Amino acid sequence: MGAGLWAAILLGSASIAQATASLNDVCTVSYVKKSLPADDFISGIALDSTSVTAQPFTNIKIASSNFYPDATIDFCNVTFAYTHSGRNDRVLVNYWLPAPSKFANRFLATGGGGYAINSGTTTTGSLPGGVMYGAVAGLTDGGFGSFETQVSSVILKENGTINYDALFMFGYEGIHEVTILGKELTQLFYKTSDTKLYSYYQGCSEGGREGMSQLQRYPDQFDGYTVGAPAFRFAFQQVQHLWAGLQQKNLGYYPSSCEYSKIMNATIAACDGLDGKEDGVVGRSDLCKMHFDLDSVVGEPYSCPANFTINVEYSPGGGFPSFVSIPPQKGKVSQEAVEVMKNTLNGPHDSKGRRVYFSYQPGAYIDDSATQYNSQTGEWELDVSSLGGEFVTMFIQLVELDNLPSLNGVTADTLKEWIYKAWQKYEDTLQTTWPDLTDLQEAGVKVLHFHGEQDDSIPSASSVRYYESVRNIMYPGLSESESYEKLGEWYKFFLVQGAAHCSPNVAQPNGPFPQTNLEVLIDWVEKGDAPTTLEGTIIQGQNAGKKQDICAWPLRPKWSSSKAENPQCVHDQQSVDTWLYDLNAFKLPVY
Ligand SMILES: *[C@@H]1O[C@H](CO)[C@@H](O)[C@H](O)[C@H]1NC(C)=O
Ligand SMILES: *[C@@H]1O[C@H](CO)[C@@H](O)[C@H](O)[C@H]1NC(C)=O
Ligand SMILES: *[C@@H]1O[C@H](CO)[C@@H](O)[C@H](O)[C@H]1NC(C)=O
Ligand SMILES: *[C@@H]1O[C@H](CO)[C@@H](O)[C@H](O)[C@H]1NC(C)=O
Ligand SMILES: [Ca+2]
Repeated sequence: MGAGLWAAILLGSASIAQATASLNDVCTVSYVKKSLPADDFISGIALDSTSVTAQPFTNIKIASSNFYPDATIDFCNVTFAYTHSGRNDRVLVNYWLPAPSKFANRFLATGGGGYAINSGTTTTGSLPGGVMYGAVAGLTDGGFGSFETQVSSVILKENGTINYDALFMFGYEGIHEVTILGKELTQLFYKTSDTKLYSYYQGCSEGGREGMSQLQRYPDQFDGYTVGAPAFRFAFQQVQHLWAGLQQKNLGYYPSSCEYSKIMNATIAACDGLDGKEDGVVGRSDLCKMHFDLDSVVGEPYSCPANFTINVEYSPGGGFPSFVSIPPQKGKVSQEAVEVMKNTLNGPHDSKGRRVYFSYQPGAYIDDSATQYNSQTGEWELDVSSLGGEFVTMFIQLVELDNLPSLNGVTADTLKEWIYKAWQKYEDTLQTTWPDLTDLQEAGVKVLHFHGEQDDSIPSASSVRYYESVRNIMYPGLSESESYEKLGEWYKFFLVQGAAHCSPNVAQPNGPFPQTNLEVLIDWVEKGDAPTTLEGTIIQGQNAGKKQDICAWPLRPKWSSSKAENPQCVHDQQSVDTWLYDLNAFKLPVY
C-alpha cells in the first residue's frame, strides 16, 4: 500500500473521529483555548487566552436575510481578544463554528456597512450565511471598543488628531487579521490541518469595500469573494453625497417628499417597459437615461396624505428613520423640482464644467435628495446628507462633528477640493481601487461582484468603473470581447435589475436580489461550476420566492415580453457607453 493511501486512511479516520464529536463536546472554553492559534502565529499579535468565551446554540431559526436563504443552524459562539505589540489595544473577534458533523471545510469572513466593520453579532447579521454552508464564520470589532462601536466614533483621538491605528484596522488590517486567525482556529478546532480549507469573503457596501481591500492586497487569503456595492473610491463616494443637496441650495428649491415621490413614480412608470417587461422594475436604467425626458413630468399633479414619510436618511450601521408630522401635500410638479433632479442626476461637475464624478441611475430613490419638513415654518428645507457631511467633518476637517451644520459657502469646487484632499489622504487605506489584480488572478481566486442598478446610496456606475479599470489595466493588448472573456473567467460583475442599496427595492418590489450568492460562489470555487448569469431571488411582494436571472456585465437584460420571466442578456454598446465617464476634472487616472 502506498504512503498516499495510508495518509488518506489516517486522515479519513481522524476527521471521522472529529466529526462524531458533538457540539457540546467541543464548544467549551477549555477546548477552544486548546484550539487557539499559537502565540507567534502572526508576528506582532498576542492572543489573550483568558478572554475566550464559548457557548453552544442549537436549532436556531434563521430567516429574512437578503444575503442568504432561510435555514436552521447549530453553532458554537466563540469570542476572544488579541492585542498588537506596542499599541496597547484590544481587538475582539467573534466566530460561529458549525457542529462538527456539519463542518464542510469552509471558512467565511464578513464585513460591515456604513462606518461599521461588522454586520452585528446576532442571528440577523452576516454569520449565519456561513454556518448554513458548513463554514466557520467570523467578524471583528476592529479594536474600536466593542462589536457595536463604529470607526466614526474613534477615528479622531481629539480634534485634529487622527487615530491611525483605527484607520488602518478599518481600511484593511482588521478583516485580514480576523481571517488569518480564524482560518487557523478552524483547522485546529476541527483537527483538519491536512485538509484543504476553502475560504470565502462576503460583504456589501462598506463590507464590499472591505472585501475589495483584501482582494487587492492579499491574493492568497480567500478562494472566493462575493462583494456587493462596494463603498470604494471612498473620497469620491463620501463627498458625492453632498451633490444633491448642493443643487437644491443653488437653485433655492427644496422639493417636498410628495413632489419628489411623484417624480420618482413618473420616472419608474415611464421607464419600466423600456426593458421589455412591464413589472414595475426599471431593468434598464441606461435606456431610461437615454429616452426619458424629465421635463415631461412638469405640471403633473401630486397629492399625499398627512404623515407621508419616506425612509429618508441611510444611517451607518442601521439607524432609525425619523418620523415627522407632515400635513397633507398637494400640488403640481414644478420646473424647479425637475431642474434640481436633472442637475442631481448629471453628477458633480466643477465651476469650469468639467466632470468630477457621476451620479445615481434614473429611477433610484436617491437618499441624498431627501429634504426635511420644518413644522414651525411649514417649509421644506435642506437636509445635509450626514454620510457626506460626517466624512467632511471627521475625516477631512478632523473635528468631532457628526455632520456639516449647513452647506453655506460650499460650491461645486469645494466638493472637488474635498475629494482631491481625501483621495490623497486616504489613498492607501480607504480609497480601495487598486486595479492590478494579476496576483489574485494567478492564485486562481474567483470574484462575484454585484451592484443594485437602482442603488440609492452608492452610484452603480462606481462598480462599472472599477471593473472596467481592472479590465483595461490587466488586458491592454486584447480586443474588447477577448478582454471581457478573459476577465470573466475569474472575476464577474453583475448589475442587479431594480435592486437598491444592498437590498431589494421597496419601490420596485418585483426585482430580484442575489440572495444565494455564497452558494453560487462555492459551486464555482469547489466544483468549477462558473455562473453565466447570476441567480436572483425575488424577496418581497406577490412574486416572492420566484427566481430571475441577472446578466453579467457588459451584457444587458432585455425581456422578449412582459410574460417572459428571464431576460435575454444582450450586447448593446450604446447602453454600455452611458455607464462610462471621463472624469476630466482630474489629471490623474481615477480607477
Ligand atoms: C456570542 O458571544 C458574545 C460574547 O459573549 C456576545 O457578545 C454575542 O452576543 C454572542 N452571540 C450570540 C448569538 O448570542
Ligand atoms: C408613489 O408610488 C407609491 C407606491 O405605489 C405610492 O405609495 C405613493 O403614494 C406614490 N407617490 C405619489 C406622490 O403619488
Ligand atoms: C402624525 O405624526 C405625529 C408624530 O409622529 C403624530 O403625533 C400624529 O398623531 C400623526 N397624525 C396622524 C394623522 O396620523
Ligand atoms: C472640536 O471641534 C468642534 C468643531 O469646531 C467643536 O464644536 C468642539 O467643541 C471641539 N471639541 C473639543 C473637545 O475641543
Ligand atoms: Ca420592467
